[in-house]
Amino acid sequence: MSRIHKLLIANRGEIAVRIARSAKEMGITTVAVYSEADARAPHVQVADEAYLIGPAPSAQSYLQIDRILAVAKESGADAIHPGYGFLSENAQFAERVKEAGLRFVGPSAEAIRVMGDKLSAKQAVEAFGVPLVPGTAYAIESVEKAIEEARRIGFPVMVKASAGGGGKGMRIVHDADGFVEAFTMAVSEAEKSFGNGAVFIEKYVQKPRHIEIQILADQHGHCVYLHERECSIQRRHQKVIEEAPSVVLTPAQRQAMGEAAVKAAQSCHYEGAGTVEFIYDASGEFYFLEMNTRLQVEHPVTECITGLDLVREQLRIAAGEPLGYEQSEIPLLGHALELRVYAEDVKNGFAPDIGALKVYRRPQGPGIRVDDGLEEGMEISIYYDPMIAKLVVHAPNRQAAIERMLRAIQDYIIIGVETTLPFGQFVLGHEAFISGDFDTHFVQDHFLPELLHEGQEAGIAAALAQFRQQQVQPVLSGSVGSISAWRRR
Ligand code: MV4
Repeated sequence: MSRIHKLLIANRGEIAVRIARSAKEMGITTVAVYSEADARAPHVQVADEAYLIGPAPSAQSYLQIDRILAVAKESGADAIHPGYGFLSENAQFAERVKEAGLRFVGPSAEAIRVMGDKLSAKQAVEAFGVPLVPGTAYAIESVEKAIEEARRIGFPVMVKASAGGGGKGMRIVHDADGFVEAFTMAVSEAEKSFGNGAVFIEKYVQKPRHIEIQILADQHGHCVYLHERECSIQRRHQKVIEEAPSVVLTPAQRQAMGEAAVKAAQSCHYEGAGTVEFIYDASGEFYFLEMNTRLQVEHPVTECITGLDLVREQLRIAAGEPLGYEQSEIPLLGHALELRVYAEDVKNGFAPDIGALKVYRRPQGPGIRVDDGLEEGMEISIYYDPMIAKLVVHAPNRQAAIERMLRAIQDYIIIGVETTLPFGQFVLGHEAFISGDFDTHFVQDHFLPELLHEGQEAGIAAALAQFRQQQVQPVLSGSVGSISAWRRR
């Protein structure tokens, strides 16, 4: 066990600010790196020291391993936190950090490598008894073999690239007729995009929910799950709203999924904070999809319901400290929602909108948290992700959380760029969302730009009116032990 004294944060924006805050609370000095586009960015201002690492394009700055390691050396940092995106799931980076004699705040390069490839991930977790979607856990070599397997599994099936991710390299095949073409295309696409033509097939799960489990694992073989996040509300593989807990899981299912996630972590000797993704089908079965070996964008909803600071836990684990708590001691308190606020023009097909934040006022009050990395007057850059902020609310139960989020959206004033705030308001006021009866096709099934209300005030009023008209109480998921009274209040 050895203390971290100085932490280099190899990221930008809200997550770099988020990491710096926890480090500061722990008495750790922080080092920011920044591109020419970010010289005055909040993540530079909150850090104790900051170093320019290159021009705006991330390939020339935030992805430059050598420059980041040079800054670590020059500044005397003894650990690097990669945040999410950029180098966070780059096994080579994790390796280089260790070779330089620094702590990597995350799992081993080997764990990143195993989980970074869908087939090796499936093989690893299968051996530990984690449920997989019916299909093949090996690369299919020939079309003939593929058809044979597809017939065995039963159509519709999905052809997936082992190296794919975020929805890339996937194809649905409904019958044997379309199979040869789809399979051949999938292989050649995978070769072109990922330099790896390995594909496998799985039964296509028709109306799945995306539910993921947050885990924490220390260096001493102890691993716990911090319950689930429901991430089914997404658009083109981009999550829009996340919540914890999920409305559908019973306490028994939560435990089963949590224990499966812990096994997945153990299968690759995981260390740090990680997320195991499952698909949950209409009959209540769940299957492993993949493991994300980083801190995720949506981690705040888990922080709300457990009271844990995930970045602090990551830094404690990286310093070799034991977790210090048992599974039964992890709370599940109330309900949390996160809305990702993007600079996008919803009416124009969610096109990225750039420009200056002319007016920027955050909502405030009990149970409201805004994680952002911009200030009023700053430009939304074309170079990076168009996410402006994560608006997070926490309340005793789901209904109160929805009402709180609608109020927070109303109080959030962003002028200068179009944002997804009105879209969030649409989702929160929709009966399918309120009742909990939704899946990953929610946006496709229910959203049309014409359904957005003109003007924020009118929209909120309409959403609240619709909310209050709901006859059925929203489903409340099971709760844990003695805090259930608080949840039901
Ligand atoms: C699936 C699936 C249905 N059946 N696999 C999409 C991204 C990648 N992580 C896996 N994905 C899916 N895999 C089988 N066998 C449906 C999806 C899927 C999806 C998964 C999670 C969240 C959103 C999604 C949106 C469309 C499709």
